[in-house]
Amino acid sequence: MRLTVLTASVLALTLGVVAAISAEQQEMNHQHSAHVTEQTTLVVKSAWSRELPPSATVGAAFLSLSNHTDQADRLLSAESAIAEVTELHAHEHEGDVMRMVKVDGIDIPAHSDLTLEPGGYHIMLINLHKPLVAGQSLPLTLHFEHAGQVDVTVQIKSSDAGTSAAAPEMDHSQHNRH
Ligand SMILES: [Cu+2]
Repeated sequence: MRLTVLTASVLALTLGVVAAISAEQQEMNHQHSAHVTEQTTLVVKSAWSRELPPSATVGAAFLSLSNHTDQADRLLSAESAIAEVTELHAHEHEGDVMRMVKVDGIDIPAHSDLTLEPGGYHIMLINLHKPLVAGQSLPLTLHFEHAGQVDVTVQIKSSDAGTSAAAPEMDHSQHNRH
């Protein structure tokens, strides 16, 4: 009997949560349809950053973009409460040297995927207000030409979690000269 009551209350709780989520989604969908004419959307996934020593002042965020819409979109800018300045960066080869360059935007063609990853496009977090600690997360707001504002949570991974594809320490040292 006690078990039944417990089950019933758990079920009620679950249903309450589901109802809250679907109401929120409806609200979001409604807002979305107000300025996006396509039925499908641009999806941001797997946002991550790498842990850094507490003394580091510059970090980078990476993520995957999937444009399911019929029109090309463009990432115009980003901002985060954790950093004073947030820039969109690319890497370019200069002879044997790879260096970072600031870009005005990152294009995502219609019906295509684009991954921001070490050694490629990334979002530079400059003058960090807090250290990047593995296991924690940081907020990031993206601004797209068509999809508008998208808020994401960036998971901070440990540096030994297979995230060291490029040589970020070398890259980031260039920022310290500013
Ligand atoms: Cu950079």
